[in-house]
Amino acid sequence: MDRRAFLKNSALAGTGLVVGGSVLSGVLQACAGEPHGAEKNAYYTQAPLPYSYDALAPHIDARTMEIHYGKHHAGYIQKLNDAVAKQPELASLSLEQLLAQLKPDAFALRNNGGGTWNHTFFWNCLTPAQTTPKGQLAEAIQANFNDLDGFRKVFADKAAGLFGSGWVWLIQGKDGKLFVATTPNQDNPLMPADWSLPQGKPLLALDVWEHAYYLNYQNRRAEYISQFWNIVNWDFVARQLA
Ligand code: MN3
Repeated sequence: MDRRAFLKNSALAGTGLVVGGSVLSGVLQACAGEPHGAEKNAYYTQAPLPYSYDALAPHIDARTMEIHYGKHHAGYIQKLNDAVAKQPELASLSLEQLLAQLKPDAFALRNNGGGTWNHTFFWNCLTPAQTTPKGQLAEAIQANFNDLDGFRKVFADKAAGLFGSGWVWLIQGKDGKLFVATTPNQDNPLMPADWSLPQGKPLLALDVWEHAYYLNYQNRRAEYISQFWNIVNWDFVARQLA
C-alpha cells in the first residue's frame, strides 16, 4: 500500500478520533514520551486527516491539502519533537499545558507547538459533509452576532484584514460569550494571557497563511474565505462549546 492509499484508508478509519469535545489532547498526546519506529523524537505524532486529500475540493484542492498536511503540518510536528528532545522535562506535559506555560522567547516551541496544535484543530474544523449550527451553538451565534450571516461577516472581515500570516478564531471567552479574534504566526488562544493574545476556548479556526490557499486562489484571500463556509464542520464547533 503506498503512502497516499495508507493515509486515505487511515483517514477513514480514524474518523472516530474526532468524536468528543477534547479531541486534541488525546490525539496529540497519544505517543508522548515514547519515541517509536524509525523516526527520532516522536513525542507527538500526526493524527490522520479525518477525510481524504480531495474530499474538500473544489473549496480546498487536493494538492494544497497534501502539501499542507504532509509537509507544513508534519514539519511543525517534527520541529516540535526536536525542540522537546532538548528539554525532555516537557515531554510529560500535554501540548495544551506546554503552550500555556511557554516563555515568549522560546520560539521553537512557540512556533512549532502552535503550528502543531492549530493545524490539528483546523483539520477537524473542516468536513465535506453539509452541516449547520444547531441547538446551543445556533443560540450562541444568534446572541452574539445576531445571526449566522452576521457572524460570517465579522469573521470574514477579520480574516481579510489580518496583515501577514496568522489565524482567525471564533472563541468562547471565560464569560461564556463568543467573539472573533486573530493571532499572528502560529500563536493561539491557549498561549499565556500576558502576551496580548485573545484568551478563551477556540471553537473554530481558519488558517490564513498563504500556504493554505495560494496554489488555488493565489492572492484572492477573500475568495478562499468565502469558500471556507462550504466546508465548516459545525458539529465539531458545537462540541467545543463549554
Ligand atoms: Mn497552515
